[in-house]
Amino acid sequence: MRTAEEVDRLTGWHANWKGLRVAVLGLGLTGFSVADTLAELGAQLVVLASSADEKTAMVLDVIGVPLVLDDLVGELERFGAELLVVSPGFSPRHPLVERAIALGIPIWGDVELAWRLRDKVTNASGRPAEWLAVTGTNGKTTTVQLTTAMLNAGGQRAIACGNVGIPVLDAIRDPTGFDVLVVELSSFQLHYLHSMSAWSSVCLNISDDHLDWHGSADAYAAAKSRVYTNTRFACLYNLDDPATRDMVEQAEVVEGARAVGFGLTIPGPSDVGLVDEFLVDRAFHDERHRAAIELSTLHELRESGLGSRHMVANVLAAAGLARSVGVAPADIRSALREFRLDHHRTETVGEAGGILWVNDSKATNPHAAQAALQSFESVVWVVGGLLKGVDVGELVKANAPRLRGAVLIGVDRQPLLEAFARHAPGLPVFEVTTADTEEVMPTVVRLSAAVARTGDTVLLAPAAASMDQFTDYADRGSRFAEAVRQIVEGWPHDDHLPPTVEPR
Ligand code: UMA
Repeated sequence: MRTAEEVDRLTGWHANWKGLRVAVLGLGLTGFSVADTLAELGAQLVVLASSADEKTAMVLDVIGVPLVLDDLVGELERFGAELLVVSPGFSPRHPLVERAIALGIPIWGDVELAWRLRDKVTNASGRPAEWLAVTGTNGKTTTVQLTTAMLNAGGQRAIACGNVGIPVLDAIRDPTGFDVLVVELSSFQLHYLHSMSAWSSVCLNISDDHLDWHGSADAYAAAKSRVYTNTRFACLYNLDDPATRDMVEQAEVVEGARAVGFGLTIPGPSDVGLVDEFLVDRAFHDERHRAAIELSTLHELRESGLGSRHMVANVLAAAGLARSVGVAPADIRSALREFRLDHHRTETVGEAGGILWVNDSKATNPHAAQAALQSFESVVWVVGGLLKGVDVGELVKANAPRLRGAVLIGVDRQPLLEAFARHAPGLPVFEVTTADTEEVMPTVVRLSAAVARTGDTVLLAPAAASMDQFTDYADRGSRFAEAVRQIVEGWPHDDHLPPTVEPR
């Protein structure tokens, strides 16, 4: 039996992983990538999962890794695990994780394992890829995609991985190797990450989210701040979000690492920012005390659909990360010209009778919903789902003046009803009560169409997770877009269907 200290010393693809007894918790994308990697390294494995997709379970069987679906806690002890690798969905208060803590078993996330194994493949310079680490409550995925596009435009081989959907272990095992991994890290992944030492790192912004998983706002913020720990070159923080600067100030970084601000104001000598219409770098060049280098313009960003305030902030953060690994301003500019946002992010999905229909299903928390809401003047707001223990009162209060009406979906409607009654009395508020997933979005669209007027935007920005009624946020957004396409498009404006539910 290896001790926790011996396990902690295991770093490098060629370290002695053979025979290490590892329990892998969860069999989603993460769990499979962990089991597959450690099987290749000769570890003794068991995968513990409360459910498993049939195809994944079959492949696991083919690679010779046992799967246990019952009495997971008992199995952890019977198996005699020397290490537990946890999928990000499992909170530290899950009984199995609590048991492992009590038994003194080291607990890693998949990203911790990937960091330790990152030397499997080296690039043309004979080195493992550098890591750029990105977290924040909102904008992470867009920022890693922007950064990756900038690096690729500059001729570096880069990949966006992590929470964005490609497990980091898959990226480090890619046989061709990368110059840079642009790693999106959720607060869950950061909680189980201990030894990463990124080249540069950023926390884009922070506001309450995932409080049910972390247990408190402080625990959530503590997890997010880990992104900066051991950073070697630059810690980027948001000039408009002082909490991110505080995190950098308190972070233990490698000697010589710099703090670099980004924001929508004139930049100081160690910042990336805006001078009138121009996005400029005053951080990553020798003349920064006297001059700024132009990276792009607001006009160009608007042309690429990146013109809203929060998007410009994401672009500046991405440009800072890219500059920190030497990407030239001209390459950043050309990447921005080519870039287009993913679906479900303030995506226009219909326009009829002077009413715009916008899908921002990716707004899974109040902060993201706020960013979307403030982009429009008069809004019929489609909101609700799983609120994850987060308070929505402030969001409703702040946006009441711009609302034409609200349509509530999802299981957690009660706190929303109370918030609207309190902060927006008199506003037409509709509740979608159907439990039939097929019916949710058609009902939403009919109700919204009944209340919207010319010049309004019907905005799906739920401020909540989707899993109560949909597979994920993409499913929720696609169903909304499809209902808009079927029901709204082609309607004359004054030919609305009557609402099927009376406003409350
Ligand atoms: N499971 C349980 N009980 C639990 C938690 C999970 O039984 O308490 C099960 C799940 O049903 C699943 C398996 O365990 O069968 C593993 O699930 P997982 O939730 O850990 O997810 P993965 O498939 O491994 O995907 C994870 C990330 N998911 C989460 O963090 C919840 C993916 O982020 C990520 O893309 C993937 O790893 C690759 O790194 C998704 C996400 O929703 C997009 N992230 C959250 C967000 O962005 O807000 C944090």
